[in-house]
Amino acid sequence: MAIHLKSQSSPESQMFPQRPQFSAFMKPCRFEGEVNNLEVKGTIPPEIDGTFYRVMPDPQLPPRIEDDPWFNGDGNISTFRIKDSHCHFKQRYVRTEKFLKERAAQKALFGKYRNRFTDAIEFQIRSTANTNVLYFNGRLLACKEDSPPYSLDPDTLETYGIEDFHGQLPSLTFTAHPKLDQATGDLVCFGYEARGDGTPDVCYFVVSPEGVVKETVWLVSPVVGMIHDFAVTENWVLFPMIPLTCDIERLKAGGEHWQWDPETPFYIGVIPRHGATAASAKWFCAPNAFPGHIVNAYENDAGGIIVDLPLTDRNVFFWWPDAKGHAPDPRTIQARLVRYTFDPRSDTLDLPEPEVLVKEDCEFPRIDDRVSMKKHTKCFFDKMDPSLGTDFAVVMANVGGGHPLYNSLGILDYTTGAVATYFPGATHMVQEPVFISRPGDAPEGDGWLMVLVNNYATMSSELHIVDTRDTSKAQAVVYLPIRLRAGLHGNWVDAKDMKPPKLAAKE
Ligand code: V55
Ligand code: FE
Repeated sequence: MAIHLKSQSSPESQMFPQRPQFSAFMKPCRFEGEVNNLEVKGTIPPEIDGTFYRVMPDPQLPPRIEDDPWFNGDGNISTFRIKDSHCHFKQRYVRTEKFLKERAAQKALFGKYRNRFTDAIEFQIRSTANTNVLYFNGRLLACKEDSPPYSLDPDTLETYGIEDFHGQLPSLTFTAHPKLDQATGDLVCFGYEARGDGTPDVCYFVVSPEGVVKETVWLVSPVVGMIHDFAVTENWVLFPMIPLTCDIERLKAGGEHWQWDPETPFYIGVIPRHGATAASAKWFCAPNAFPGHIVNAYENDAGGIIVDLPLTDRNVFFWWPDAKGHAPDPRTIQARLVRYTFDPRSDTLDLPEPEVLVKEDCEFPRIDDRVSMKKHTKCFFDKMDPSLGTDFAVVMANVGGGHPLYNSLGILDYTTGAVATYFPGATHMVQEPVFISRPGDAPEGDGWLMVLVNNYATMSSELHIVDTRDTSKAQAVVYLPIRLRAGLHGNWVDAKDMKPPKLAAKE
């Protein structure tokens, strides 16, 4: 299989390829710096004091691969510091090994997504650090699921280097979706392909609040599939696997890391949270489907597991087709929010049919993190509802491509089943929201949603702040003078929760 190098431009070109994922709103942003006192319409609630961190894949240089996917860009971290109703913006790339070596060479050296056999030089760590940024033990962790995290200064965004947890990181890889246990402060983690590219090994481990690895369990998965997000309850850990599979021989031949496999079921691996061994793993199965991001999971009174997630009946990552080269038309890809309820002690490994919670196309679910791993009664998410009045002519002319589109936020209230909608405007699409709880002992879900919004009329970005008690309008709209392309994940960190590292961390 030939490596697909640039066709429209030479490998030395200083132009990005003329492809949707590098065009219009998706043209790489590449800005580093700060803009203080952004323009604000309305009033940012004065009670809000903290920082919103988010990351986007944002290639600093034209890629070696003409059709390089959105997911392979360099991690560029945006921060919005909110205090006294003012908003200050800062953005800086993670100084990954890839970023530094390519900056020095003034050209791309990195090959295909998760295929080291296509690189121009050898890299020790292939992380792009482009998928999630979270605050842990006084540091920011910039994560990509194929590598260890990078550690950054939460204030200056200076990159300290690879975070290996005092040399104890047991796995070669680290998920972009670790879960913080609110009661203990433990960071519950895993890596897959944990012994290297194409290995079926999954490594479950727990990092203490001081950054020390407490517990490690090695498992073997039934196929080498993508385990992007996972779920944790009080007593169980769940590994939902996307039926995209990896084959090391394909990698060696210069092929794609992932291939969609319509014959592979949707597996959920389950282990006890404490005291598990490789032998305690059970791989539950459902018919082939694409599991999206986890809302949350918890246990019911009967000891059953409840897990909520968006589920799609086809390959959401359409840029990685099946063995025959088939992929769905992106316009036909729609997730529904579903709930699986099952007994983890059951000997029957077939999962029951899930209950449908939301029929509209939705993704990027979030909860009030204070109820993480316990029963949640609210869920916040991105959704696409074409009836809300989006001006699709303006949006589609300027969107570029290679990423999904959501025109509104939803809030599902599980007690009534009702979904409240926030619609940011006719020429706007939303990125992933974060929830900020009202200060004090506010009830679950009482506070604000903060969401980065793409405005395709102005071709610039906006931050919308919406009170969860009234989603009919934004409390405040913050205007950026620049365009931030589609990102993945981010988190809100309250100023009161920012503390120096507990054990001397890497400087
Ligand atoms: C995802 C994103 C990634 C990735 C694997 O959203 C999965 C899912 C931005 O990179 O490498
Ligand atoms: Fe994700």
